[in-house]
Order: sequence, then structure tokens, then C-alpha cells
Amino acid sequence: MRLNFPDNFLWGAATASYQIEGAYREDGKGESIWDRFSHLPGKTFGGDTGDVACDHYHRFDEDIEIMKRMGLKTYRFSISWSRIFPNGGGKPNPKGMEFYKKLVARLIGSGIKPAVTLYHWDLPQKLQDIGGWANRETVNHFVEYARCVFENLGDQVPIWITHNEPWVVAFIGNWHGRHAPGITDFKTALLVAHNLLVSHGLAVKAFREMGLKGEIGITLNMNPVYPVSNNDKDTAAAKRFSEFLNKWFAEPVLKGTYPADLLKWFMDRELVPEIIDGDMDIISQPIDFLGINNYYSSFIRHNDNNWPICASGTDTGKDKTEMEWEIYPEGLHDLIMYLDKEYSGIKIIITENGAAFNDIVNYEGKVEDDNRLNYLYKYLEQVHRAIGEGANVTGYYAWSLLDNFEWGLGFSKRFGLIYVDYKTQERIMKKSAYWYSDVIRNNGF
Ligand code: JJW
Repeated sequence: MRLNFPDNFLWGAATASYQIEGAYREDGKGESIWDRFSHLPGKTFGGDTGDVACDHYHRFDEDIEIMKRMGLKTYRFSISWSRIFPNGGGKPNPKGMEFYKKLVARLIGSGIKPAVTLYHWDLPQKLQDIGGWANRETVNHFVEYARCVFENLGDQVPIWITHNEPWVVAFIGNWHGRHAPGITDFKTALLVAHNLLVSHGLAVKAFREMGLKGEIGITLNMNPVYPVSNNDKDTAAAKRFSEFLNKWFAEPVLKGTYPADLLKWFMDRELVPEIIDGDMDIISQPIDFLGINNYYSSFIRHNDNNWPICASGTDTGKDKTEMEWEIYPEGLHDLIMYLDKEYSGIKIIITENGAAFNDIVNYEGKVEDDNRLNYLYKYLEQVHRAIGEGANVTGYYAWSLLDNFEWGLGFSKRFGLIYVDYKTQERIMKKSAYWYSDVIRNNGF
């Protein structure tokens, strides 16, 4: 049996600035919250930092050569705000913009469509010093930054993403404190979430005002949610969890309202920030596509000890990746069909999907990552199935092009289609990369 994808399906791979670039204080780059956080003792696995990472800042030409060899139709990367505005605001740093102009020009020259994420977690530290995303001033600075990038690259880049996984930014960064800036306060996290949403809306507005021809959307991390039993407590917990993970950002953006039941739940607990008149209209500017990052699924039970959502994920005994995330390909199908129904045929791009495994370079110098190949195969089957059932999925980006700095887990988790030897910076195409190249060339498998 052959699975054929629609003509012009966008096959890609994704990365993010702090995870691959290195060159953390070159050409006038300012400090970001991830520079600060990763240098604090005990915050990342083994004290790993993105100081050098994949050294992509100096090796982007070589990396584009590999993308060409793989036949990628599109490449998703993010811009480091602190390269453009070292202090968060004020005067832009031309050398920072120069790097991204070169990168975009080389991609286009190679026939690869750039997809640019404006914010993939590396806030200028100077803005964290005034409260970061919990301060509305940061929203204004983000819009200045977005305008500056649109002015410089807006006529060349066809696909724009305002934010990557704002849920992770707000809640892992400001509630769990496992990510920069390392704050552990739920109320702050909800305020951060709101300001991220407002900044998204204002950036979309700026994009439209500037009359740019490309498409713009937002990337949200989502898991399909299943209750572990059909008792009332577990089903209610699953609904709450789903409103938290899947609706807290999507509903404001696509419907102009926070999910009502969870909003009340948070209001009863006095956790909700002030919502200024007009905010919900700003947030719900029409977007051109919804970006979805999905890796696993959530099987949810009621748990009183997990304040304030009172819900927890469970281990259901499925095979896991190195992230301890259970492999459940059908979940991606279910998620896509849920979104297709809930948001009436919305255009969806899978902006991330992939797996970390403990790769080894064998005696022949090869990486035979059949586990990752199998993961991608199974998840892509489910994307194909969803398209067959009528969902409007126009692209898929594997996370990630390269092994890279996996945030708090440092270099201990390898997600790449390309293996990176961090001592020599040698790149090795893994078996999954060769397989993915064939998928792209055949537009299916
Ligand atoms: C949750 C850790 C406490 C990335 C999380 C940590 C603390 C219960 C992969 N997607 O590197 C989620 N990724 O940059 C974006 N997705 O909590 C891109 N989600 O838990 C990839 C990390 C993640 C996470 C990481």
C-alpha cells in the first residue's frame, strides 16, 4: 500500500535559535533569558548551555547543503530577538539582522521556503529585568521587534509564526520553573499567558497593516486528551486538563474567549489577571493557519494533589521515547480531527513532531535509528489518515533537523534527523533522514 500526500504538501524540518545557533555573544547579540538561566547552577542537565550548541551561526551554509540533499521543501527556524534588539528595545543591531537576511537569501536561493518563528523562548534578559512577559511593556517591545523583522524580511518569507508553544513559555517557565525565567507562581503564569496572547494579536495586526503577502499563524503545543476511566471525577479532570492545555490559547485566538468553565475555575481561585477592554478583539485577529506541535497524548485522571487543575497524566504502558513520552500515533489523528471539527476546517500545519532516542554512531560511522524512523512512519500514517478524512493539513515539520540543546535537558536528548557530534561539530545523516528524504521525493511512502 502507498500513501500519497496532496500535491504541494510542505515537507519540512524545524529548529529554534537558542537550540542550535551558539555564538551567544557575537556580533552585538545581547543576553537572553536562556543565556542567563542555562548558566545558573543546577538548571540544565550537566550544566549544558547554548553558548556553542550546533554552531549553526557559523555553519548555516553547510546545514543548508544538507537540507538540499534531503530535498526539504521548507525549513522552520526562529529569530533570536536579542540579536536584533540586544537590550530588548531601542535601536536595532544591523549585524543581527544581517545573519537572518543571509540565511533567508540562501534558503530561497536553494528552493527552500523559510518559515520564521518570531518568539521561540529567548526573551532579551533586559526585558526580564523589568518583569518579562508579566509586564505589558514587553508586549509593546515585541510588536516593535516584529515590525522591524517584517520590514527587513516581510517580502521574502512566506510563512510566519508569532509564538512557539506559549503554553510552555507561560507554565513551564513561570509555574513549574523548569524553563527560563524559572519563576514558580501560577498567577504570574496566567498573566504571562494573557500578555503573550495580546502580543500575538498585535503582531498579526502589524503584519496586516504592512500589507505583507505571506501567511501568519501561531504554533500551539497540544495533546489529545482521554480520561482514564468513565467515572465523573476522571472525565471532569480530563475536560479541565483539555481546556488548560488545548483551549487556553486556541480559544482566545480562534474564538475570542477563554474557555468558560476553566476561566470560572481560575476565577474562583483568584488567579485570573485583569483583562483590559479590547484585549480579546486584539487576540482574535484572523490568522491564516494554526501550527500544531504534537509528540504524545494525555491519559488523564483526577488528582487533588495537583493544584490548581487537579488532574494528572498517567502511564498507560505504551512504548516510550527518551523523553518518557508514550508513543501513540493515533493521538495525532484524533487531535487533527478534533481541531478540524472545533474550528470548522481550519488550515493546519504540523509545525513539530518527532522523537528523542539514544542514538549511537556504529562501527561504520552510521546512525541506524529505526526507532525514530518507525515513529515518524506511524505518525505520518495518521496525518495521512486525517487528510483522507477531510482535514486541511498543508505541511509537516519534523522536530528536529539537527540534534540540539533540548532546554532543561541540555544535550542529553537527541531529536535530530541529523546526528551532531558536539566535540567536532560533524553532522551525520541518520537512517531516518535518508528515509524522510525518500518520503519527500515520492510525496508519500
Ligand atoms: C514540558 C518539564 C514538570 C520542544 C516540559 C518540558 C517539567 C511536570 C520539545 N518543543 O525542543 C514540555 N518539547 O523547542 C519546542 N516540547 O516540562 C522545541 N515540549 O515538567 C522542542 C519540556 C516540554 C517540551 C519540550
